[in-house]
Amino acid sequence: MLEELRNAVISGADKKAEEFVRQALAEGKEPIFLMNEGLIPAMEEVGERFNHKEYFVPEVLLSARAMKAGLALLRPLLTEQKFQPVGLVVLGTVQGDLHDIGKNIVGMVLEGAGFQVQDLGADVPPDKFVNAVKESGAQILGMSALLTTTRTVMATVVKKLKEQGIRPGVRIMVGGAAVSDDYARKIEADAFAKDALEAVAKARELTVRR
Ligand code: B12
Repeated sequence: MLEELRNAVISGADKKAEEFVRQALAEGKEPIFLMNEGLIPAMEEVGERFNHKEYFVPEVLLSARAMKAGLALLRPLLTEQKFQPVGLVVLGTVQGDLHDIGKNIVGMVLEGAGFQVQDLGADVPPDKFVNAVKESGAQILGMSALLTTTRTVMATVVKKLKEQGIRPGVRIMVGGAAVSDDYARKIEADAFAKDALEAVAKARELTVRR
């Protein structure tokens, strides 16, 4: 079953991916298990193939579509809010960057862990992040960047938050393939997380430390 789900994503078969997720849920499989053991490893394999030039952008787009079809079924199950929100997170992928799969997963898992998430989408200009934080009073700002050419936008956002005096009131968490612990420190963000589960742990820590 998992193997079939992974293959559906890897081969970009969105209808099949949807069908396998539906079937697995009906058999009682946990949504988080299907995401962590099925969809994410499949997308990692797609990334490997892209790196080795076995896949090109069109194949990756098909896989991304299949991944999204599966995630769409898991989203309502992963984000059920049972309690008062733990905190508000403003989340988005930075300007110039259209990669949103990882950011969407982080959003879903944060929601599942009790956070309220305001998702600004992808290709988000610095001022939009700054205004959203200002207007919502969010405790955490989460930014995603997958391209080394776009991660610098994160530094711009930090700078603007400082200039406007908002920086002390918000904790900044960054992630995505172009970012690291070192980079987070360099731009004076408060935390880096390598995946969605670590993002939840760091978000909890940052909310407590405020
Ligand atoms: C899918 C994909 C695409 C898709 C995106 C579809 C979509 N809607 O997202 C498409 C085909 C559109 C695409 C386009 C491009 N891509 Co692309 N793409 C990828 C690929 C293969 C997988 C990314 C992915 O979804 N991974 C799966 C998810 C689950 O993982 P993730 O994103 O890393 O997210 C996890 C963590 O990073 C973390 N995380 C993510 N965000 C956040 C945020 C916060 C706050 C936190 C705490 C954590 C966190 O948690 C997530 C869940 O575990 C990567 C390869 C790779 N190794 O990453 C290349 C890659 C990112 N792309 C790359 C490139 C070059 C491009 C293009 C420029 C290609 C081109 N020539 O057109 C364009 C740029 C378009 C643009 N302006 O953004 C390069 C970037 C190189 C670099 N260092 O800059 C990569 C690394 C491939 C490579 N090795 O060359 N791409």
